[in-house]
Amino acid sequence: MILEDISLKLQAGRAKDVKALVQQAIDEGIPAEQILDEGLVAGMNVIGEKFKNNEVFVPEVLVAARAMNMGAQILKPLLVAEGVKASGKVCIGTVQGDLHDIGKNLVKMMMEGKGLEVIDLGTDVSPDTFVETAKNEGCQIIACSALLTTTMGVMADVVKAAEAAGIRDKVKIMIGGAPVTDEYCQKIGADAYTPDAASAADKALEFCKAMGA
Ligand code: B1M
Repeated sequence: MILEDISLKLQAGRAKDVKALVQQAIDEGIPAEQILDEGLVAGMNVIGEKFKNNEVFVPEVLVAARAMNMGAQILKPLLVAEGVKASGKVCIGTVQGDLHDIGKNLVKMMMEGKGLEVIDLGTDVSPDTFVETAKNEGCQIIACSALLTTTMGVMADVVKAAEAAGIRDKVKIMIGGAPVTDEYCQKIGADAYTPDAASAADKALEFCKAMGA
């Protein structure tokens, strides 16, 4: 079945094959949403689970994500035409003072794999930038990544900035990165800590659904 082939080629990181198979599936008349859900997202979900269980590692995730992006690019105009709505909007960034972005990029990719629209603010992102973006773009979620013990404190400032801007009840603040813990999340009053990219994407989707996005 062609959708399973798409999933398998995506898991193997074969971007060109994925692209060709997605085009073939479109030509065969399979709806774009079905190609996305049962081909691309299904494959990315397998990779996400394997990554969580240490069965595959960063390089495999990155090539799979690249294959996913190539396939999704072909589907994008059709999905818009068919009226498929993104299931929620997230702004993500690595916090001010911190330039590590590999983990953040993985979280972004996994979230996109779940059908969420993700605004990538990059690295060294100030609390005000997170909050202004969430406010202006109508994001349900602010997602902050930090890899340094010296920068994770900025996450507390993001929570405070959201309170000061009057949007704390409209936005969920998710945090993660190697030095971050669930205990820290509770201490600063953020909404969720997740240890890896796959569980961050699961949690973000859960929040968006609960918020009726
Ligand atoms: Co830096 N670095 N680094 N570094 N670096 C660490 C983090 C460090 C632990 C190395 C060490 O000393 N053992 C250490 C931090 C010590 C500490 O604070 N406790 C460190 C240091 C000290 C520094 C510098 C200060 C070094 C210096 O200049 N003296 C400097 C700081 C620069 C800055 O940011 N201002 C620095 C610089 C760099 C490089 C530029 C060379 C490079 C970054 C390149 C890049 O990102 N583009 C780098 C790297 C690569 C690392 C290590 C080796 C690897 C980090 C990484 O990408 N891991 C790292 C040592 C290590 O971790 N073993 C280290 C892979 C990635 C997939 O994991 O980002 O943890 P991670 O993401 C995971 C989860 O954490 C989670 O999901 C991801 C995948 O499952 N996750 C989230 C991440 N964000 C999330 C958000 C979520 C949910 C989950 O919700 C929103």
